[in-house]
Amino acid sequence: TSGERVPALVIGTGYGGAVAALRLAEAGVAVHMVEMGMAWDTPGPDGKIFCSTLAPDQRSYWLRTRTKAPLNYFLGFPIDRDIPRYTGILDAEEFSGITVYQGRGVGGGSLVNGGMAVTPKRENFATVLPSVNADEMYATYYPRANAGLGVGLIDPAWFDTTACYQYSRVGRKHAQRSGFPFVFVPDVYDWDYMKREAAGTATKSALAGEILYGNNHGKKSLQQTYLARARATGRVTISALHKVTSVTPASGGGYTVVIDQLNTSGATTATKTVTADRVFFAAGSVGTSKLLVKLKATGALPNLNNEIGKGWGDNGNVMCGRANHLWDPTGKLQSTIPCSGIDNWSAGGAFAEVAPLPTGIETFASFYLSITKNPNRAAFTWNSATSSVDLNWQTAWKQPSIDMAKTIFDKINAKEGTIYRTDLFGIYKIWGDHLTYHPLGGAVLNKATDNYGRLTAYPGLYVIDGALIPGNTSVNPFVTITALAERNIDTIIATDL
Ligand code: FAE
Repeated sequence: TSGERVPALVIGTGYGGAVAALRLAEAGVAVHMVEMGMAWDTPGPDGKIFCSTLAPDQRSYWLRTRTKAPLNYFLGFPIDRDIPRYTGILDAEEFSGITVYQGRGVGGGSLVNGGMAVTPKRENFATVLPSVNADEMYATYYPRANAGLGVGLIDPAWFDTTACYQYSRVGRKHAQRSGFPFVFVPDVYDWDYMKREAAGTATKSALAGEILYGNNHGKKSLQQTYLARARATGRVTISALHKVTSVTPASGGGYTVVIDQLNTSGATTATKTVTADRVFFAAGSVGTSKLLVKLKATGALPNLNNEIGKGWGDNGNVMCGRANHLWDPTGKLQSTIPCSGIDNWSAGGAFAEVAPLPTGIETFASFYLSITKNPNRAAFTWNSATSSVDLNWQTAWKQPSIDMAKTIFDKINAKEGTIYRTDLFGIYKIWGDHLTYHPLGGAVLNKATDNYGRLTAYPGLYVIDGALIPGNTSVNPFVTITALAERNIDTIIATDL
């Protein structure tokens, strides 16, 4: 409620925010979390909380009148369709050179993502987070994050036989025939539940095309893990459909936080002001960066340093498909949860996940999301003419990612005598180079903040999400975001409270 005073306010309910809330609450601190998206705890008229990728409705997209599917063409035909404008779960946020996909709702990205829960190889960690002690991370914080998130691995024997991973087995065969290491990728999806889906004894989710717009079953999102534990302390409250617009020092100490309450059309129905002793920015790389850049430029937090907004990267995301021969069908039943990848990071700068194309028909296509060592970094800046935040990423900056992904797929195509699909991202377009699922950076650790996420010009203000990570994690990012948040909140609780 307006006028209230809270000891700790957390902006956003994704990985960073959920870790902060749980650990502060366990330390005895009352925490209020503010989330611009919906609560996603109530079924719609069809009895389901989330809609499927095969039949997207208003629940699918954040304030759009037409879907914007990451894979927007099939066999040359656009697959997007009109939907009512609504505070849906997936935001396809458009900047000039890139579309950044993000989750909106209580649970942040954990609601929409594929659950791939990958710890970077230790040898790559120094380039991921150069100022962080790797020994501590690998002895304490990565294990803590993996346990807290409920990470597990597919049963390799089941993998070898189940119809729903035929596409991954084709991916394995092609990788191995070209001499690339093939690896299983851990996930927070409940693998035993998926076995029951395949056996027909549980309601299907991964095997019913659910992903991107939420999973009604099986996936351990933050709602089931960190946030459930945070709420169980009795010290954490969450306001959904509330968006933070300003944070500024309060005259009597602490910070004045201005919050818009939204309706499901996205309109502001009330504006509230609360005072918080401490504020944790956990709005995600884009959300935190946009807030901090605006607050610095407009005079709300003028003393933030000049690193604010810088060091943003796309984790080198690039997608492509390959057309297989008729003797290599990938299966008409495909689990939406990827479970494997091709690791050519050290030799070629690319880690390619074998991704599903869950269309319900045989496509003879192999589809991949590559994470690459793209060196380009962009910056967020305040645009006073439009009163909004710009990002200067350029589409051409994806070329290094394409070159790195080609170190894998040119070789596989040559070996198999196959070609790239040209019908998935437009007409005659091979590379999905227009998007990222993995925004990282904008308030980089030990640059925009100190080495624990403190915004030192303003005691009591912290960054604790993907904005801290300088643009690349070498694998999917959320385990690293979670582990870094665990590390930082440990020190913050021990020394600042
Ligand atoms: P995030 O989870 O984005 O949470 C930020 C929250 O803050 C969101 O709920 C926002 O709605 C909210 N927010 C933003 N601005 C405001 C504001 N002004 N006021 C109030 N609330 C606000 O941040 N990563 C993996 O590791 N494995 C995967 O398999 C994977 N698949 C993905 C698939 C998709 C389609 C997408 C979009 C992402 C995927 N990711 C994956 C990325 C992962 O979800 C992402 O890195 C994390 O969610 C980022 O965590 P943060 O805590 O930084």
